[in-house]
Amino acid sequence: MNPLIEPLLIVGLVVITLSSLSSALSLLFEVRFWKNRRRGQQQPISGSGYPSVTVIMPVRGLDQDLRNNIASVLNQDYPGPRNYIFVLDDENDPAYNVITNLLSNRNVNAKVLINRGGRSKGEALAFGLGEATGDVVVLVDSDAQVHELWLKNLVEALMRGFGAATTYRFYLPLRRLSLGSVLRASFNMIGITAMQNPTARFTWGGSSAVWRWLIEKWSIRDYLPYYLSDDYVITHFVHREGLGIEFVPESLVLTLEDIGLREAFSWAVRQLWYVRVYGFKGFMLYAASYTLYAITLPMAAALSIINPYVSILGVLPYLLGMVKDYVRVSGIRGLNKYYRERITRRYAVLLALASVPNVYFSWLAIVKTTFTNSINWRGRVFTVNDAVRLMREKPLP
Ligand SMILES: Nc1nc2c(ncn2[C@@H]2O[C@H](COP(=O)(O)OP(=O)(O)OP(=O)(O)O)[C@@H](O)[C@H]2O)c(=O)[nH]1
Ligand SMILES: [Mg+2]
Repeated sequence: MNPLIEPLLIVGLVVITLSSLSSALSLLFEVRFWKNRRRGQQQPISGSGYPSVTVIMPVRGLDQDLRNNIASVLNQDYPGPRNYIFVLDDENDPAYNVITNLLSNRNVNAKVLINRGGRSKGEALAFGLGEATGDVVVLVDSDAQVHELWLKNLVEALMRGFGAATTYRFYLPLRRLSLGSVLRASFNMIGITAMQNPTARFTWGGSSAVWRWLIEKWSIRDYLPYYLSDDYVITHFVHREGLGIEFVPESLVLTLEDIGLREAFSWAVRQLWYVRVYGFKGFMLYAASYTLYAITLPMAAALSIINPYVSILGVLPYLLGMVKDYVRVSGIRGLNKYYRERITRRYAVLLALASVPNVYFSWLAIVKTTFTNSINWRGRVFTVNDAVRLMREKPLP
C-alpha cells in the first residue's frame, strides 16, 4: 500500500465526519426552531396602546418592483399612529415620481425628503432620522415587499421588552426563474441562520424597528454616515444599551427581482465584502465552514477509489443540507397565508436542490471577496480604504 494513502484516508474521514456532524446539527437546530415557533412561545404584550412609529425608507433608483414594494409598506394594519419618511438624494431620481404618485392617491402621513448631495444610504438614514418623531423608528429598504401585519409584528417585539426587532429577506423571482435568482435566494438564506442565533443576530437594515430614545441616547445619527453598514452601527448600540434584538420571522420581507448568474455573483461578493470589512471574524468563520463543505465532495470522490462506501458518507452533508433548507422554506411557508401563496412548494424543492451548487457558489464568492478591493453599490463605488478611513473618523464607543 502506498504510504501516502493512510494519512489521506484519515484526513478525508475527519473532513467528512466534521461536515456531516455540522450539517446534522444545523438540521436539528432548524427543526427545533420551527417547532418552537409553532408552539407559539410569544409572551402577551404588556401596556395598553401601541407606540407611534416613523417608518424611514432611503431610496436610490428604481427597484424592479418598487411601486408594489412601497404600496405594501404604506398599506399596513397598525393599531397606533404612524408616519413615513422617504429619503432620496435628488428629485431627478426616477423613484421620486413613483413615490409622489403613490402618495397622492393615499391618505397617509408621509413626506419625501431630498438629502441633496447625499453620498450613501447611511447619510440618507441620518437625514431621515433627524425628522423622525415616532417613539419607534422602523427602517425599511426599497426592495422589500411586506404583508399588512409586518409593522405590527415588529413593534410588538419591542413592546415585549426588546431594544430592537429585526427580520430578514427572502428572494423570489419577479417574472422568470433563472439560475442566478435561485442561487442568490439560496445564498441569501445564510442570513436567516444568523438571525436564528442570538449571538450572530443583527439589526438588518432592510427591515428593523428600534426605539427612538435609544437612537437619540447614543447619537446614532452621527455615526451612520461613517459606515456603509447601518446594520453594524445599530446592532452595536443596542448591545451597548444592554438590550436584546428579537428576530421576527413572521415579518420576513420578500424581494421580488430577476437577476442573471453573473450579477448574482457580484451581488454575493458585495454582501460578503461588508462582512469582511465590518465583521472580519465572522467572515473567517464563514470561509472556514464553506471550505469544509466545498472539499467534502472531492475528498469523498478521491477516497471512494480506496473504499466505495466513503462516497456514500461523502454525500451525507449535502443531503442533510438540502433537507435543512427544505425544512426552513417550509417553515416560512407555514408562517401565514401571505408566504404560502407566494412561495410555492416547487420553489421550496428548488431551493433545497440549489443548496448543493450554492456551496460552490458561496465558496467562490468568498475567495473572490478576499481579493476584492472595491464594490459598486447602486452606481456608487466604495473601496476598502474608503470604508476604513470613514470608520476611523468616527469609531464606535
Ligand atoms: N438615498 C439613498 N438611498 C440609498 C443609497 N444607496 C442605497 N440606498 C437605499 O438603501 C436601501 C438598501 O440598498 P440596497 O441596494 O438594497 O442594499 P442591500 O440591501 O445591502 O443590498 P441588496 O442585497 O442588493 O438588496 C435601499 O432602500 C436603497 O434604495 C444612496 O446612496 N442614497
Ligand atoms: Mg436590499
